[in-house]
Amino acid sequence: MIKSRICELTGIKYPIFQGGMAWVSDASLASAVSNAGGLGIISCINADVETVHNEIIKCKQLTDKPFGVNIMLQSPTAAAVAQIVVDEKVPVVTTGAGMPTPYMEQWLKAGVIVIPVVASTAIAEKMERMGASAVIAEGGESGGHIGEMNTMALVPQVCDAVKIPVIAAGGIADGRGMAAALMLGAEGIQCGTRFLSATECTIHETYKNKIIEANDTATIVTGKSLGHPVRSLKTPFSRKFADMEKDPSQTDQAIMEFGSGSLRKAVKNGDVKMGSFMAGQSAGMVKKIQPAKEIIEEIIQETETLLRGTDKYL
Ligand code: TUI
Repeated sequence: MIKSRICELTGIKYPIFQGGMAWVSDASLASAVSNAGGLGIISCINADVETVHNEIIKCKQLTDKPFGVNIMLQSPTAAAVAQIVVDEKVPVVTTGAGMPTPYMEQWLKAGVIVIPVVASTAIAEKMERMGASAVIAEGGESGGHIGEMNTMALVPQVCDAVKIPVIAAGGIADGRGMAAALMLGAEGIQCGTRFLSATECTIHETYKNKIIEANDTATIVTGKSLGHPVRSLKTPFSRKFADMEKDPSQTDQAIMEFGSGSLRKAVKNGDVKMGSFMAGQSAGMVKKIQPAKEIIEEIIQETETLLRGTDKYL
């Protein structure tokens, strides 16, 4: 049985978090992950604040286990969701794409467990000083908005930099990734891409199929020139976006307008031309649609087998 400080801290059975994916992570997916013993996480990026609030209420009806809400700090709804989390007594908050400084005091006062996503040791140290209970060290293998460092180098350095537990994210989709993350010093993992194929994940069928068909080189990073790199599947949309970034006659504003609403088009409509199918480099390891419980149990089983077999190297 794999146990760590993350289980004690959050009250979950297995130290596996489901990433808070914009437009994707709703009550259906989060409750399925939480019911299976992991930590399901609802994303704050959705149509509007009311939708997020409703997803939180729905999640409470679908599970009596702990769950979390992810707050993307650049979202215009971040402040409103920060308050809803307190009002609804959501047990865990994860944050992404910035510093949660303005909300820390209100969350800590309310007893919310705060676990920020960090992409460097400096930010991890700051988060520890601010009262974070753990950090998620996310490498650039991840889908969506990413930092500069990769998981293999980032995780051990963050583990050395802080005393609070570290959860590894980025490129982890099976027991091999989880066992490796534990060896790097992490006490848990967060998976996003693997859960895109969960039965309970409500994204468009086309999105799921594209993940299942993806191989190791199926993703591309765009948005570097705009200061916010994003990893997604190679599609007509993402290739055009990359071309526009290289074209000196294009303004940043024109590029941003081209990208606006593209994630929603992928998630809701399965729009293969104009959709942004955010996914991590682990997409090539995702082979089938299966219930969240099966995904979690498979990862745990594989990890245990691998950890038991480590003497073969000694
Ligand atoms: O936030 C993410 N991944 C995301 S957010 C997102 S929403 C979106 N929608 C449309 C277009 C673009 C984005 C999709 N994917 N991951 C967590 C994460 N946080 N990755 C990197 C960081 C991060 C970076 C810098 C955390 C803290 C940080 O602080 C440094 C600073 O200077 O603010």
